[in-house]
Amino acid sequence: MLEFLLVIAIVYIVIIIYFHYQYPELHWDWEKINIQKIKFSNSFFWGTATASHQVEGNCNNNNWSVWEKSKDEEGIPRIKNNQKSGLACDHWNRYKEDIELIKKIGVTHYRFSLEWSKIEPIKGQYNQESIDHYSNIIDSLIEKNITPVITLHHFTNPIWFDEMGGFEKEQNIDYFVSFCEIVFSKYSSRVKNWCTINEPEVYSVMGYFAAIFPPGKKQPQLAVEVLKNLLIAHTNVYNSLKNLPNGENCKIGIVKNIMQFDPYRRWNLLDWLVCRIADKIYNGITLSYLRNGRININYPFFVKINYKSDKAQLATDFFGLNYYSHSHLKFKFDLYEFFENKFFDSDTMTDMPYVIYPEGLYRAIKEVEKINKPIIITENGIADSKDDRRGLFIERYIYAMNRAIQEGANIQGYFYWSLMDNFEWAEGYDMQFGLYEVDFKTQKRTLRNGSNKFVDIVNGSK
Ligand code: GCO
Repeated sequence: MLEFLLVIAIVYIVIIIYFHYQYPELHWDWEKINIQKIKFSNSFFWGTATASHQVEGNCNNNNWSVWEKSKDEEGIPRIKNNQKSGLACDHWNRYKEDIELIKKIGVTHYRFSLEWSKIEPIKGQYNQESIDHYSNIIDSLIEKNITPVITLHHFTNPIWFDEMGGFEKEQNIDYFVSFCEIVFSKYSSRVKNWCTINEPEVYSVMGYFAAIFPPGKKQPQLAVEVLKNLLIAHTNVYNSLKNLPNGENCKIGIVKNIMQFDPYRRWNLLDWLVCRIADKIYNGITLSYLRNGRININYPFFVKINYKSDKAQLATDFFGLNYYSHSHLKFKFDLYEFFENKFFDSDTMTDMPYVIYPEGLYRAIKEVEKINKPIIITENGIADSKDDRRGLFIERYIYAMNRAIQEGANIQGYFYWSLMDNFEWAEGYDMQFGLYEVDFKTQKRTLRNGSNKFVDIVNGSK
C-alpha cells in the first residue's frame, strides 16, 4: 500500500514538473527594464479601433438590441444596471469629427466594423443609405490619409439571421458570405485591409457557455459547434472574397483574442487540468484549425468535436491578435462551471477583471507566430476610468510587443482599443477603454492624460 502511494506521489510530481516547465508563466523584472529603448521600423503602422454596435448608436435591428431589453431567468437585466447602447457615441452622425480625433493623435489606420443589420435589415434586401454611409466614412478617412480597415463581423447579427438560428447552423453561413461579397464589391477598390470575424471564441464562449452574451445559452457542445461554424465562415468568406475583383490585392484575415490560462496553484493537478481544457477550447481550436484545418476535441461528458476542412489551412493573409490579459484558474467542485477566476494580492487590476500583464502579449505573439503569418495587433487597451494606469499599461504592453519584434516576430501594426469610451457589451458604459473620454450627455470627447503615452510613442516612432 505504501509503495502504491509512493508511486502515485512520484507520478503526480513528475506531471506537475512537466507542466511547470512546459507552460511557464513569464514574469519580467520591470525595475530592470529600460522602456525607452524601443524602436519601430518605418513600415510599422499605428491605429485605433472601434466596433459598430459599441459606437454608432441606433443599432436597433440586431441581436444585441434584443438582448439589451431582455432579462435572465431570475429577472435580472442582461446588461449591468439595465443600461442600453442607445445613441452610444453617435459615431454614425459624428464620424467626421471622430476622424479629426484620429488624425490628431497621429495614427494612420482606423479599424471599424460594418453593421450588417443596417446594411441588410431584411434578408436579401440591402439598404442604400447605409451602404452610402460607410462609403462616405471610407472617403473621409482616405481624404485625411487614414487607412480604413474593415471588420465584417464584430459580435452583432441582424435579427432575421438570429431568428434562423444564426451561426448555430452551418447552412446559415452562406447568408453571411453573401453579405460580405456585396460589401466587398462596393468598397474593395478603396479598402485593402479586411478582418473577417472578430473573436469567434469570445462570441461562442460568452454566448453559449458563460451566457453573458446573446443568445445566453449554457450548452458547451453547442459553443464548440458555433465556434467551428464561425471558423468555416471565415474560410468561406476568405476564399470567396479572394476570387472577387480586387481580392488578390486585399489583405483578408481573422481576428482572434488570445488569453492564457495559468493555474492559480502551480502544484495542483486539478488546476492544471482545467487550464489545459480551457486553453484547448478557447485558443487551441482556432489555432489548430488555421494551422491544419483540424478540430479534434474529446472531453467525455463535456464536449466532443472532430472536424477536418481541406480549405482552411493557412487561409488567412494575416493573424489579427487581440490581447488584454491572462487568467488564473482554480478548480472548483461544480459539474458545470468547474473552475473559477482568481486573483493575487500582488496583481495590478484594470477596471475589468483583468490584471495588467504585458508579458502575456509577448507570450501570445510567440504562440501565434507558429501560424506563420504576418501578425497585426488588432486590439489592445485598458479600461481605466481613473486614468491612473493607462500610461503604464500602454508603455509596458508596447514594450512587450517591441521585444517580440526585436526577436524576429513579423508584426506589422498595432491598433489601440479604443478610440473613445463606448458601450462595453454586458458591462454597458461602466468600462472606459477610450483614448478619448466621452461625456455621454454632451457627446464631448476629451483626450485622456494617460493616452499621451500612446500619442508620444506613435509620434516618436516615425
Ligand atoms: C472584445 C471586442 C471589443 C471589446 C474589447 C474590450 O474583445 O470583446 O473585440 O469589442 O470592447 O475587447 O473588452
